[in-house]
Amino acid sequence: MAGHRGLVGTALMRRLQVEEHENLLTARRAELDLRDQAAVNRWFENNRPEYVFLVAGTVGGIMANSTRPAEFIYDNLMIHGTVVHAAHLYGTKKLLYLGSSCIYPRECSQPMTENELLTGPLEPTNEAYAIAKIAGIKLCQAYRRQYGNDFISAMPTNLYGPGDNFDLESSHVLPALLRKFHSARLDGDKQVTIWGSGSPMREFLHVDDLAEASVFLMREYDDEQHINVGTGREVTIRELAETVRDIVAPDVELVFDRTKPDGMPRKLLDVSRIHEAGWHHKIELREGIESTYAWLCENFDSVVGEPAVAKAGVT
Ligand code: GFB
Repeated sequence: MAGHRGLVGTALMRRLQVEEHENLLTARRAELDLRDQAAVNRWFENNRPEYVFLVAGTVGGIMANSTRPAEFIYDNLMIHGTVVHAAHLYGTKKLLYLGSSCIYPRECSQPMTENELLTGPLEPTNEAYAIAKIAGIKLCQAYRRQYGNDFISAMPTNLYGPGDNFDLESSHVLPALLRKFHSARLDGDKQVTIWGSGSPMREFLHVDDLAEASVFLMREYDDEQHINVGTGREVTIRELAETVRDIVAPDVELVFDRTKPDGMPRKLLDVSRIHEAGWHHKIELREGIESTYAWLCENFDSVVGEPAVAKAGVT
């Protein structure tokens, strides 16, 4: 597995360990820089993985994407390229690459079907990341077409769950809200600031559902076209903030900071294809927020003590 220490990677490790798979291969960042083709080739030559989950990358929320576009495009382009190429060279039987719902155009019709890829301009706040993610899809398709490699791509919607990045500058919205409301509860604050207008709509998938979907797709899916993975349900950021507030600190008031970007107005995946294939999410949003909050409470000191760069770096 490439990326076993990130939000998705840790969930996949939990999921794969349930089946007691032997020979689960991982490499720590200190041991293997996934941006280095020669090092990645050596690792593949020595370990010869049969199945590869390519879930590594530099990730972050709207602010990290807007302020660090060079890291987001370079790290991700390189990681996708080196791992896909090495998987081809060293006889990997199957590779699953995970992209992101930000690959679709900003003005996309909603819900977004797989066919909307490359039909219009991207959302500027995450264009660099999205271009790298689109390149990952095209890499898998190109190696399939030219060499017959069984490389598949899945596009998950916004993810959340235990082990997320809770750093307020670089995180996604859900972990940021959990941390902000939890801090308000601890400190007795009366208000929490929400970025933007509160009107953008987002879809959220618990990372354990994504892990289940990844294993399902590795077993069942072998199409050239990428496939969406989500719940097919959306909420406004205001509704999301109210739900988190009700769970964590019911008396706190929401304040909207409109100097911060809203990003994409709506981002809802059409999940018809994966439903037809036989997979459906299990964890509903409120239940997922509650369990993630319980995890945060247990791990609060270690989570908030970690430097942002470690959680948002290359996994
Ligand atoms: O989760 P988020 O950072 O990413 O923000 P995107 C979602 C929405 O929540 C935006 C608002 O409208 C934010 O302005 N928001 C409100 C906040 N309060 C906060 C807060 O405290 N922190 C954060 N982070 N947001 C990312 C892309 O876009 O989604 C990536 O940048 C990737 O490329 C990822 O695709 C899944 O959904 O806007």
